[in-house]
Amino acid sequence: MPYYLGLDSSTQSLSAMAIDPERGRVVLDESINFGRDLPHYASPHGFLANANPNIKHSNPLMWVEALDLLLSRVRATGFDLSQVAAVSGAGQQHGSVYLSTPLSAAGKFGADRALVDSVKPLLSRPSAPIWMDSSTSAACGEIAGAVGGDGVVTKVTGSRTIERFTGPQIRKFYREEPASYEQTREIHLVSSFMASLLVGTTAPIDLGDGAGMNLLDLASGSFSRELLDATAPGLGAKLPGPVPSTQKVGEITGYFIEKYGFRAGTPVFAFTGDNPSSLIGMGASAPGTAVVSLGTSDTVFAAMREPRTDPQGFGHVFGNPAGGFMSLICFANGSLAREQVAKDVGYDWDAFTRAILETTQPGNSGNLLLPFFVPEMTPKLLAPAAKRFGSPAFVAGKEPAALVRGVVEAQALSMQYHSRWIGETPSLLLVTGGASRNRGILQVLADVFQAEIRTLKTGNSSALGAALRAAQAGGAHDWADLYARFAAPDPDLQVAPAPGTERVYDELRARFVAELAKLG
Ligand code: XUL
Repeated sequence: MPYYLGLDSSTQSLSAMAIDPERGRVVLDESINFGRDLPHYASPHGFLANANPNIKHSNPLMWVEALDLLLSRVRATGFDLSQVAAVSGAGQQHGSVYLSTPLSAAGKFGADRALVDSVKPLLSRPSAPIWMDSSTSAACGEIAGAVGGDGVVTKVTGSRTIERFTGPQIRKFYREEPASYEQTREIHLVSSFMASLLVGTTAPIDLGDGAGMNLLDLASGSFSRELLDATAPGLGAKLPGPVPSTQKVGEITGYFIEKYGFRAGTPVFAFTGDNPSSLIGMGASAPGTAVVSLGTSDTVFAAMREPRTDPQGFGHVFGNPAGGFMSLICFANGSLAREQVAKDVGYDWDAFTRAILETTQPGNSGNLLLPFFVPEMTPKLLAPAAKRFGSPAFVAGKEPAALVRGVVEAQALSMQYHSRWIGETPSLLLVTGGASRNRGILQVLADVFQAEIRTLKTGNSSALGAALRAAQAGGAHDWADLYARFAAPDPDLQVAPAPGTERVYDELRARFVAELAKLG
């Protein structure tokens, strides 16, 4: 004791993880799965159905209700929330929440009713566009055009205009629903929204997550006047922050003290994006270690020695919560693509792993799959393109084990190919996320990247990162000490490249890249 609490509001779940730094132990790990636990939001994968595959929104009230449900579960386990000395958190990046009443003017949340009932009347937009949305190409073009092109946007913000980023999402809202935009007084990222709920007032956006908006001037650490103006009128006044990720944003509000037993005065530190938070949770906030995160999205990221941008325009620069910057490349076809193939061939995860490790060989006997089951951002594909090349049986979808290896190999090839701009060939990769427990996937990553693979014991590095940030900011623990206690590699799950695989994947990569080029 004391404990430090991290919350992680991701696409499909809300998690709470608490650590005891003195004893080096995770003392709480609870999760709410939106699809399973809150079925009345009709969001089995965390987002609402839409006839247009490019539109992906969530109901922000689902996240609010999940917070109440999560904390009541935590209480029911007997965990004593009054022992929590500080809180921080993380959220899926880029998603935005629109309020007609700023949280700073909303008054106290009454403990006599559910949080969701207090928050509902504050919304100016019933749904929140999330990172999977790719419907804002027109807005991207308009913003880039207004400031002198994507080269300028990249130079200022570290990314070209990107469909899922918050600025283009805000512009689309302003263009399509000008009256509702006008009514909107405050716009939050998922991270700052969740932090605001905890402190019962407006919590600012942090520099880590704020860099994913196409609005932040990385050099000055403030929102760019030109980009604000190019995005929507009056936008600067609606955005709280940005602040450094280590900033205290308030103290836990009375609602949570009365209902769940938090201690009055518990500080809350800025919430950040899930990827910046994972950088901390993996103990990778100093340059030199690349991380692969296998989640709803797959991401590759690393702390940066110096800000550097992707000439192909897919990669991004975000703020490193420990200071400085991080690179990131995001792939929309992560776990949903793996799950789609498993479902199509009728395999559970054991059979999925055996298909890779026992039934098939590196290179998949020349069979190649393009793994784009949903629109993709890296490379940019606004329509799905799951194509198969190779033997007639494979192309006809009749080789289940090869289809499994096909999706995993193609994902690894795409990650490796699209992360070359970071400029360092990693000889060691840290792997996190739900699928990081799967030895088959790890072996393919080792072979394709020709790198040693290490994993951590916890699959949820974003929630762990949030708890570590609370401990660093709230308890004066230093990073090195926290990393040694919580981010040590799991000795039972390390994988090395298999001999002879380098040449196999050089060939397959060349074919993969050639097929990508044909997609245009
Ligand atoms: C990163 C991205 C995703 C989300 C997933 O740019 O869009 O990784 O953060 O939660």
